[in-house]
Amino acid sequence: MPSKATAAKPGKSPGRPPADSPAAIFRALIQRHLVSTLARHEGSATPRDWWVATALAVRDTIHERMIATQAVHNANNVRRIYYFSLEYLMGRLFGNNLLATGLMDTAKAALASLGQDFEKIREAEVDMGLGNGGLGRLAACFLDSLATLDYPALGYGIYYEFGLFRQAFAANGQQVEHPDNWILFGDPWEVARPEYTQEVRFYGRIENVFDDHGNYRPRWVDTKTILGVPHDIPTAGFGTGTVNLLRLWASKSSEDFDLAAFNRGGYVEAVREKAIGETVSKVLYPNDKTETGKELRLMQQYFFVACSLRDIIRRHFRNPANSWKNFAGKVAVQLNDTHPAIAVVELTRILIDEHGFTLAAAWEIVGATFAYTNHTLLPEALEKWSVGLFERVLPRHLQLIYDINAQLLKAVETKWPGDNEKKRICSLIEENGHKQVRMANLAVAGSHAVNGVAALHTDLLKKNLFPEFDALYPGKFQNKTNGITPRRWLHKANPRLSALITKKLGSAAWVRGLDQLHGLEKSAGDAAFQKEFMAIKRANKVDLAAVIKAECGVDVSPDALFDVQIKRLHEYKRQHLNLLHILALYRRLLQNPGLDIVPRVFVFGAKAAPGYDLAKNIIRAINVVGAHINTDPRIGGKLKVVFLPNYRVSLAEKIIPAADLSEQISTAGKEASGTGNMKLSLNGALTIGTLDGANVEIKEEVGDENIFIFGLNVDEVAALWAKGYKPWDFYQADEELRAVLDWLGSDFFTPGEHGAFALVHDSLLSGGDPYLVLADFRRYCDCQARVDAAYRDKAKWAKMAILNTARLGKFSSDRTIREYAKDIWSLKPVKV
Ligand code: 26Q
Repeated sequence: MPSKATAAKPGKSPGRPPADSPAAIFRALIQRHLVSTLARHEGSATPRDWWVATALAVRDTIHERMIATQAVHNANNVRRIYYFSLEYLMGRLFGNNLLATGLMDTAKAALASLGQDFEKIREAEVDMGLGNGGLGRLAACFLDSLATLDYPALGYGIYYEFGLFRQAFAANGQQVEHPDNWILFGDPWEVARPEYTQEVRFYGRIENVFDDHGNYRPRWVDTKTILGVPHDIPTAGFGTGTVNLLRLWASKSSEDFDLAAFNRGGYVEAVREKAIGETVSKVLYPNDKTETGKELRLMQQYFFVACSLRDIIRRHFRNPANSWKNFAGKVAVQLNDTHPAIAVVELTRILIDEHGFTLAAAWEIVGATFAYTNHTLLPEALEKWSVGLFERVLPRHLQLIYDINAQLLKAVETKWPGDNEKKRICSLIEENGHKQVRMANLAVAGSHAVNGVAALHTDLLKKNLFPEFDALYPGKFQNKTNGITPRRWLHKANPRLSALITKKLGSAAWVRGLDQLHGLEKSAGDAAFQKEFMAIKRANKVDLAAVIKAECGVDVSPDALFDVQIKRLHEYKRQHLNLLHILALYRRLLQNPGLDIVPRVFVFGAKAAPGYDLAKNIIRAINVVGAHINTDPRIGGKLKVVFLPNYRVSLAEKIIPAADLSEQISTAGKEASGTGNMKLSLNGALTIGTLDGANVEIKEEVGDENIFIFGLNVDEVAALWAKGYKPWDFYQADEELRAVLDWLGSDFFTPGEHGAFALVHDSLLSGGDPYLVLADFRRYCDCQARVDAAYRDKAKWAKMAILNTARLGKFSSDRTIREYAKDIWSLKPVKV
């Protein structure tokens, strides 16, 4: 324990806690880290210094638990799940770790006694934004549930030096991207583990060698080597001793790189070449659909997979009781989409080339080890790599892919003799024009289970994307509807509502058992409870209004309906449908200033991939139209439109508790699941949405009368395309739609600049409107009118909102993880 000598001067600290209280001990710990670790005098410490010192104080507890957890897991040689993901959107870890360890109140008291503002300190933490969107955040929620439910688990990924770009808006409303140098000043949560550094080889060529028995024993030679250095981030379970690890690999140049360069050019050249090794983990690709053919992306995928598998194998064989025989019995690997699917080939290669297995024997172990989660049906998002690129970067892996493919096509021949069409479809190699490796087919073939992420998505996966594989491997495909962690998305993000729920249910056990929220249902009609519930919503809206004022300079009223659309910017998510509705309301108000509508604040948050011009054009249009509406005195402040810059996890935590209405308006069949829909509904926002992804299941849970569903369903979408969709028909037939589209296409909002929004405008008309925005416009507006009417009835709205919270228990990621553990991983919890 730190000595009294490090304590602050008496008199300086208000309300100093009794000397042996937890708060006093924690306070001394903070002070010790400030001095010993940060070399900082209290008087000159910045909020960031206080944040680091407090984080290190919490970390002391977390490290003790982590060591204990790993000791128990190792001693019992437990089966573990290894989650392979190119993305982890962890956000901030401070509040989460304080709540997980039960140190939140202690830390608050300690910091208060040091005269520090807790909120200011927590804001000093930069989000760990090592992901694009839903898939990356799902990985983070899963880590939380795995630890909370005491499952032995390890997340593997890449230690990107630059996470997802920081977003700003130029004066003309256009998105501009800035690098996210999150690690610049260091990260108190991480521990580097250089002793577990791995080597990874790329490039080179294959020497065809035969052993004494005439067996083909190819040698992969003339390779370039880079190093992977693991950085561990502890992931602490809530209210339990389990602390698992997120192990992220940073790439470094290896010695042999330097040597060659030294011999050729000398010192400076050698150092310059060293940089190449470090590029591999430099930056997260900011696309949430395939970026075609980028060599560096393929290198990232192989780099982290190769490091992770070697690490798993090293740990497995550390225990003398283990062998290859029980490898798949101890190791379960989940592939988060196809991004890490090359792992299937890498393990095959290790088994054959380094341990003398036959392909058939290796493939048994591989199939028993891996499982694959699909997150998208969009054909343009299915990963394919050109055979030429593969051959250059990973020549031995390409050979093995052909060997695996021969086996696969044999199985197809057995199932459908003589059917070449089936072989063409199932093949790992696509052969039209230039040859490409199909990573999804590889992942399906190499896994014992393939899952979709919502019931509808899994149906479509089986029916539309993989019908042949579903027939070839009966039972392999299954559904695991996504979930979200209630710790971050309710308990931490919405402390007011969390406290009310705990008071009402008489215990905080719901935080680890979200189904208990059903207990709120009986109070949904209770006027006093409604009042408390809606007072909390209003307080959260007051808080968000302050954020909006600070970020956008716009005044918004907490009495208006907060209508929220927060997610990546994509045509299929249809932020432009929302915009057309805003334009329609604005126009109606201009034509009839006395029109009685519920005042609304439209809140957007979204990043567009830097190369996705149409998405960026939609952002600009919302910004420009918004600025116009926000400053038009004629509409009496009835409409406000704000686009909060730099949408990220920590910002989501501020928006979600304040939302009244949740926009989930994707074209039916396009959103695999969605998880923002769950977060918003859990926090008492009502959903306006299509029958897409998990919206379908949210509707089943909350009941038809507590959700606003509109638009074409999957079958109607298919029928419309089959019949031939002509956006012009809808344009001609709907006077208001025509007016708002013409308006958007004019230079009304950008005087002197013609065609500012031509990309959006034209995509909807001459571009054929690929996401059926015009087809759904009228029914969307009608549905929004039903929302308007419902909001006027305060008691009715409150009841609907409460029932959303009360009935969302299914969407806890605890439920999702238990299903994976039972149906896919055969994994049992281990108490520490
Ligand atoms: C692939 C190759 C090259 C570069 C980038 C990518 C790439 C990166 C990220 C492709 C896709 C992604 C992310 C996809 C994603 O977030 N999908 C979402 O996953 C959620 C969790 O299952 C679902 O809820 C969403 O519906 C789905 O869109």
